[in-house]
Amino acid sequence: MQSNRRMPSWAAALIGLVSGAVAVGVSLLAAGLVNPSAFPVVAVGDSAVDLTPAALKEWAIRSFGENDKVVLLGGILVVMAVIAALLGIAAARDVRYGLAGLAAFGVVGVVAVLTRPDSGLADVLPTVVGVGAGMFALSRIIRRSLVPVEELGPYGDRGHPTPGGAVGAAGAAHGTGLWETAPDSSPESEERPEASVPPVMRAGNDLRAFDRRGLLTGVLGGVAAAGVAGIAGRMLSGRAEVSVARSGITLPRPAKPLAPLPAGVDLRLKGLSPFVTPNSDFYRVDTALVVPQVDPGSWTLKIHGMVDRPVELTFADLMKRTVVEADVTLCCVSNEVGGPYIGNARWLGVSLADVLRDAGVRRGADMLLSTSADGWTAGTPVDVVLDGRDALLAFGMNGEALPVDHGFPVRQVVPGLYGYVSATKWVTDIRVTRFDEDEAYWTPRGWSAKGPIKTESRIDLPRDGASISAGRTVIAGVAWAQHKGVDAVEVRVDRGPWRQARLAEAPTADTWRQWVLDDWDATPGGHTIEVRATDATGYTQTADRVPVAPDGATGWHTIQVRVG
Ligand SMILES: Nc1nc2c(c(=O)[nH]1)N[C@H]1C(S)=C(S)[C@@H](COP(=O)(O)O)O[C@H]1N2
Ligand SMILES: [Mo]
Repeated sequence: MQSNRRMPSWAAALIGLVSGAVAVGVSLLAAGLVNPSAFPVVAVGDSAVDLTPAALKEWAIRSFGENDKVVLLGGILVVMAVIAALLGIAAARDVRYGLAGLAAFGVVGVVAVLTRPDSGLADVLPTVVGVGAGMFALSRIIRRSLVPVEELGPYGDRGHPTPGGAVGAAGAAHGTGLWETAPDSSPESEERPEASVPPVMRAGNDLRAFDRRGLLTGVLGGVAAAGVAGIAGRMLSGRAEVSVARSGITLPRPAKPLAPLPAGVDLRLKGLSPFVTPNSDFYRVDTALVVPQVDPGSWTLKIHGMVDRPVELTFADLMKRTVVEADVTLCCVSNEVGGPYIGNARWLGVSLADVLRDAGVRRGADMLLSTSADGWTAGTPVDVVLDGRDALLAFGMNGEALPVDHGFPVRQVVPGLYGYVSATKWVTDIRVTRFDEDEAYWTPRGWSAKGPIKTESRIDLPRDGASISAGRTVIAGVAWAQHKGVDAVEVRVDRGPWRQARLAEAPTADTWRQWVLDDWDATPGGHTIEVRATDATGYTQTADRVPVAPDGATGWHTIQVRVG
């Protein structure tokens, strides 16, 4: 007879959960000490992101927007919790099943960690230490929750599990329910002399009975350990250090400071996107589950490949170069027509073209394969970067050091190209190569190798679906055609004639442009409003709707409003 059967399943599942929590907490602590991105849960999540079919990833971005990472991590944690509970149930039958299951978990974690780019052997430590701690907790709490039957009196070995996993006869006879007060005879598990356990019991074939008090103390101990380790781990994860380093940075002055933005760039309408997007409102798109924490003191950028003189720059080297300022509107290829993944900032950095000229780009090279600290890559056409536009290695954004979420300490910014082919955040490496020899992150996932930004426009005011009152109504929004420039914006209501909107100023062709039509006389009923822009090449936005993949959406932003 297998004694341990008497542990009810809920208790066994709880022990599994707590042991899993100990494993996660301790590995987080170890990752905090070794390397935050070696936290196995995140490594597994990152691998999941990379292995997810593009279609599913797009669906996730569409459905969850910028919360997609939270949803993914939450999903991973739920799956882990279910597995941990099942391992607990297995462990109650025989601890070795549970230990083997945890070990298998560890193997998955180690594989995920080691297959991350730039991982080292030391990065397996958090997984190994965490799984070890989880195993320890599991066997320990199981043992605490099962007392040898001879300590229970004459009925201790007669119990059988009751349906639904309630406490068996032995436990009931023992009288140590969790909520019972002062059972005089219950042995505290700490006081139980290990010596009283005959060796045969350690083999797992002894008669033991479920003890709620032992479960309670074991579970509380496990939860406390997991919590303390987890919190310490988070604090250690380098967030603090990098943000201190960031706030200690004094940005250099640009060689030729840009004039302050003229007042005419911003119509200052409530509900209309401001010309300069505040850093805190700037959209964020990347594959990083945990934002890379890159210390500017040890950051370097290597430029190599098809060059005459490979270059390696430190952050100090970069700050000593000629500093450039530029207003550039960044946009994501995944932005649906009318979508939010666009923002405009004043960037500070050095000319990427200058740095490339120092390295000496060889003939035949047509691609810059840039890599971030977390292994993501973008492929940017060399001719675009060298054509005189403000392609930057940027370290400043709207007057402050680059926010960590937006690529601290250094990112690329290339006017006119979607972010996925140009805007590498946390950039550490640029290989000069060829499109027919190399491929960037999103290319094998169904996105075009090259991604010039398509001319587009968006209605911000009124909001789609809004109920407004009749009478004179302002229609306003933004339009963009980076590096070409927006020449005209037209609006029409209920498929009537197109009317010219008034354009706000734009400092260069590299930014978006606000527009407004302020004399629409809204009559009661439902109305459809459409917008289209024409860029400086004379191209007017097509009405044809194409999806974001493979190279950016097209179509006119169309909204419906109700006039009451
Ligand atoms: N390291 C890294 N850089 C990245 C990405 C990424 O996934 N990883 N995504 C790119 C994409 S798709 C876009 S649209 C821009 C977004 O920049 P932002 O988050 O600062 O707005 O960053 C680009 N740079
Ligand atoms: Mo993007």
